[in-house]
Amino acid sequence: MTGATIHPLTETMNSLVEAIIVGDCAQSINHARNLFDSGISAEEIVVNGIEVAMGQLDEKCTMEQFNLLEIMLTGRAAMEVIKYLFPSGQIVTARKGTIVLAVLEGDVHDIGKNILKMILTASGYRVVDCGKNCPIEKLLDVISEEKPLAVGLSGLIFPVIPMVKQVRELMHERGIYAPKIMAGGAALRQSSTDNLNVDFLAGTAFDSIGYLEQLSGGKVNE
Ligand code: B12
Repeated sequence: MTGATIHPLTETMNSLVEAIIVGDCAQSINHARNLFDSGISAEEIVVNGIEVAMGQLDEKCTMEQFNLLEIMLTGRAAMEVIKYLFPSGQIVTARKGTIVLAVLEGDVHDIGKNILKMILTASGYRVVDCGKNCPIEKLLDVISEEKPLAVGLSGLIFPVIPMVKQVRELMHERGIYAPKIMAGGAALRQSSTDNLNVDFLAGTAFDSIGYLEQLSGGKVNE
């Protein structure tokens, strides 16, 4: 009995997924280059390579079969492929909309936010990153300017909680466009959506994908 023939490009795509999962940047870029040179579009590589790898990482996270180093290495390999595919920095089109991210003033933890940024980017969102230690005023200005689908706040230390609670109120006070608010990170996820005055509280970065799909009703700006 002969097995089904696997198309060489499918094999290369599978190898790309594996290389990203094990965090091998050089191999990841090699496979991405081979695919690209064979006529596979950057977007297809994102959807069928990076997004698939992120899905597998998500499964590992759910089963708690991961460690921080592994997440960071996988994240770095995915970011390297994205940088290779989109050298100008204009990562994918805002296929699914814009998301503004921030870690508010006083908090310098940004590893989780950076992972979230990578996952959102790899999933087809345009991310505007306000960075860590971000003053609320700066965040409000960016929201007003970008009119995003949602804003994502990451918080690792308890002292940022009062600031997170104010964001919605301040958006209304200033009469600016008020998108849905997602929150996450070790300190915030111990609270509740009501207490934080946010719309969605995530356990992991991947949780945001399902929530955002609901928000956009699966609509894609193409
Ligand atoms: C690494 C780390 C640091 C690094 C940060 C490096 C960096 N660039 O981020 C350094 C060394 C700088 C640091 C400094 C400090 N730290 Co520190 N740090 C940590 C540590 C060990 C890991 C945090 C981390 O990166 N986790 C891994 C990431 C991947 O997880 P994550 O952020 O939760 O993100 C995941 C999800 O939550 C989700 N997510 C995150 N945000 C969001 C947002 C949205 C919208 C969504 C959808 C999802 C999402 O996505 C990620 C992947 O799924 C934690 C301990 C811990 N267990 O959390 C302490 C910890 C956060 N630190 C702590 C403290 C106290 C400090 C210091 C004040 C220490 C000091 N005394 O100087 C300082 C300064 C802090 C400041 N002003 O901000 C405390 C906070 C206590 C509290 N709750 O208030 C902790 C909990 C340690 C402890 N047990 O005491 N720290």
